Amino acid sequence: MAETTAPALLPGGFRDAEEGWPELHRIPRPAYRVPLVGDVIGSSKDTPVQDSMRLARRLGPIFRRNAFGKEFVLVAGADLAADLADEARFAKHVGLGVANLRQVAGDGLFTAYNHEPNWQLAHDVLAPGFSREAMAGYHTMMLAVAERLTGHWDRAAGAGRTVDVPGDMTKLTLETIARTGFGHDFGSFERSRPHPFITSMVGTLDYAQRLNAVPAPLAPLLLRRAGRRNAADIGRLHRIVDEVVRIRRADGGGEGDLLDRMLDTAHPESGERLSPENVRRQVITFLIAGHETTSGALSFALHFLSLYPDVADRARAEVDRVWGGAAAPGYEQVAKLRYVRRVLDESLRLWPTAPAYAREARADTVLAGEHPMRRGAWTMVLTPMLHRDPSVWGPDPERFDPDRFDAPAVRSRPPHTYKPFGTGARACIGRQFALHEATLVLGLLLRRYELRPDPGYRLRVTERLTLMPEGLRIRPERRPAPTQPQTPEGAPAD
Ligand code: MNH
Repeated sequence: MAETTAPALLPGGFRDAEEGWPELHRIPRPAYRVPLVGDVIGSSKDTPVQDSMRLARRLGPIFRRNAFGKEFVLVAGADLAADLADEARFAKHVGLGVANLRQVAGDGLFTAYNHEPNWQLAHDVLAPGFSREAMAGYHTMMLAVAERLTGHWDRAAGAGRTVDVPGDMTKLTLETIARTGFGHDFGSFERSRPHPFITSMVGTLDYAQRLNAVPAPLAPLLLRRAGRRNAADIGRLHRIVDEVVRIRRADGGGEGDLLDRMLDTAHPESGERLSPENVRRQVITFLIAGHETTSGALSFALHFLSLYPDVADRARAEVDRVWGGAAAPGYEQVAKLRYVRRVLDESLRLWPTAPAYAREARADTVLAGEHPMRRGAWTMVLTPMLHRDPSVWGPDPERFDPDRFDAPAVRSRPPHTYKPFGTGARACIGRQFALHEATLVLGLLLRRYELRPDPGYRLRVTERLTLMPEGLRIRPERRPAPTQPQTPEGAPAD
C-alpha cells in the first residue's frame, strides 16, 4: 500500500527522499523495517524526537527513517548542520511537522513557504516590533505578569506546597505574549482550568503531530473523529483571535504593539498592508510561537537549577549583586545577568524546546561534499543531537555545565554549532523577546526563592512539536530579601 501513496495528498512541500537524494543508499538506516509501517520498532508516535535521538546515537551524524513509505533524512552532526546553514545553497523547508500547522496558521510568519509574498511583507512589518526600543517597552508588562506568578508561588511557599512548573510557566508566557503583543489579558492565573485558547491550541498541535504518524491518504479515515474535533478547535481559535482584533479596533488602536503593527502599519517601501485573513493567521502564530517554546525553556532551566544547587547559588549571587535591593529590575539590568543567561543557554543546548528545523536545497548540490541532493530535497536537523556532538561539546556532552557558554568558550567553538533558534532568514524573530523574558523571570525567581527539587522526580520529556519536562514540580521556599540595598550595577539613575 505504501506504493500507492499519492503525492498530491502528502503535506505541502514534501518530497520523498528516494527522489531527492540520488545516493540515499549510502545513508544509514535502522536494520529492522516493517514493510507497511516503516521503522516502528522501538519507536512511539508520542516521542518522535527522542526516538530519533536514540537512532542518531546508533547510526551517526546522518541517517534516515521511514514511516509509512515516506523516507526522510535526519542530520545530527555539526559539520553537516554547518553546511546546511549556508543560505546561498539551502533554505527553510516547510514540511513534516510545520506543514501540518498550515491548517491553523496558513501563510503566517512561521508556516509560510519561502516563496509566499506574505512572508517578506509580514517580516518587514513586524521586525521593528522586536527592536531594542520595542523590547524596552515590553519590559514593564513582563514584570507585571511575573508578579502574578510570584504571587501564586508565594502562596504555595507559605503552605509548603509544590508548584506545577510547566503549567505555571505556560500561564506566564501566554500572558506575557498576549499582553505585550496584543494588549490582551487571558486571565490565566485567575482560572482554575486552562483558557480555551490553550485547550484548543493543544488540541490542534496534538492533531498536527498525529498527522505525521499516519499515512496521509488514510488520515481522513483513521482520524475522522479527531479531524472533526480539530476543525472545532481551529474554529474556536479563530473566534478568540477575531475577538481580540475586534476589541482593538473598537478601542481605536493601542500603544504601538504587534497588533497595531499588524493592523495599521504599511510596508516601508511597497506601502502594502496585511490582509484581515493574514492578520488572523499572524495573531494565532504569535500567540502559539510566542509562548510554548519559552515556557519549555523556563521549565527545563528551573529543572536544572533545582537539580544543581551550586549552579543556583552562583546564579542567585549574581542576581543579588547586579540587582541589589532594587524592587524591580530595570530593562538594562536584565542583560547584565550573564550567568543566569548561561544557565538558559545550557538548558536550551540539552533540551532545545523547538527540537528540529528542516532545510531544503535551493539547487542541486552536495551536502558537506558527500551527499548529493537534488533541488527541493530536504533534511531535518535534529537540534538536541547537534547540541551533543562530541567533536564540538567534548566527551561528556550530557553534562549540564553553564560555563560552556562563557565568552572564551563560545569564541572557541566554530559557528553554526548552537541552533536553538534555527538558522538564516527564517530563524526565530522572537529570540531577543524570549531571552529577555526568560532571563528576567529566572532572575526574579532565584532572588525570591530557594528551588527545592521534588525528590521523586525523574526527568521525562513530552513532545507536542515542542519539548517539555512532563510533570515537573518544584517546592519554592521564600528566602529573605537581599539585606544591603546596595547601588546595583547599571541601575538607572533615579
Ligand atoms: Mn521562535 C521561528 C525557536 C520564542 C516567534 N523559533 C523559530 C524557529 C525556531 C524557534 C527553531 C525556526 C523554525 C524553523 O526553521 O522552521 N522560538 C524558538 C525558541 C523560543 C522561541 C526555542 C524560546 C525559547 N518565537 C519565540 C517567541 C516568539 C517567536 C517568544 C514571538 C514573540 N519563532 C517565532 C516566529 C518564527 C519563529 C514568528 C518564524 C519566523 C520566520 O519564519 O520568519
